[in-house]
Amino acid sequence: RDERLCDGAVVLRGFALAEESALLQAVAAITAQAPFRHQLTPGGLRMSVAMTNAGPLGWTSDRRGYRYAPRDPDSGEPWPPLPPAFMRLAVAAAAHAGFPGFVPDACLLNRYEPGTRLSLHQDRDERDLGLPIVSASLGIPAVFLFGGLQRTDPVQRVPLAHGDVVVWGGAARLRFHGVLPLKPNHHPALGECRINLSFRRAD
Ligand code: MD5
Ligand code: FE
Repeated sequence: RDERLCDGAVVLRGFALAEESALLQAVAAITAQAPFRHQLTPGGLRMSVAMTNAGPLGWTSDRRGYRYAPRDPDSGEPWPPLPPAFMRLAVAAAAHAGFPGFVPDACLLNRYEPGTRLSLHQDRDERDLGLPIVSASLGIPAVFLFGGLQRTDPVQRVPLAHGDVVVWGGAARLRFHGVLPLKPNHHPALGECRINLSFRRAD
């Protein structure tokens, strides 16, 4: 079931399905408290991906830049806690991929609708870039773009479906990556929507 993309990156097909109902229930509870919202980039553009967070820290973006913050800027309240099913999934996937002891302190939830894309970027706002990011895909499928260490390097296209988990660590951690615009589709549990959970150690 493990598909190695490169040194440090492994796709675990269907790994999240064991916790499917608990994960979906937890997403509903988190988004009731901290709804999905479209943030602004530092350049003032509205992101097409809608985001929210769970855990002690949450990733935010506005005209002042990108940062991890302990409170939801929309409500002034702390982000909802990491649900036990989120923690179990992230810890188990990381350990399976060779990162025992990984404990996330942030989960970024990304919501994509048909037409939504995520431009090529690197994730480098976390304190220790030696720690992995665990990502879980739910809902309609997407094509993930997995590039190299330079923006102009060639990209692999990796299809990701409901329940797939990817662990991005080691040499993969700083690769450029993105998501192609989603095609119109329907998922029985989530409707016309993909939700990606990315588990991070921010601090
Ligand atoms: C997504 N989200 O599908 C992805 C999943 C983000 C983001 O990219 O920043 O919100 S996380 C994919 C990821 C993380 C870290 C490194 C690499 C991929 N990589 O080396 O390709 O919504
Ligand atoms: Fe990213």
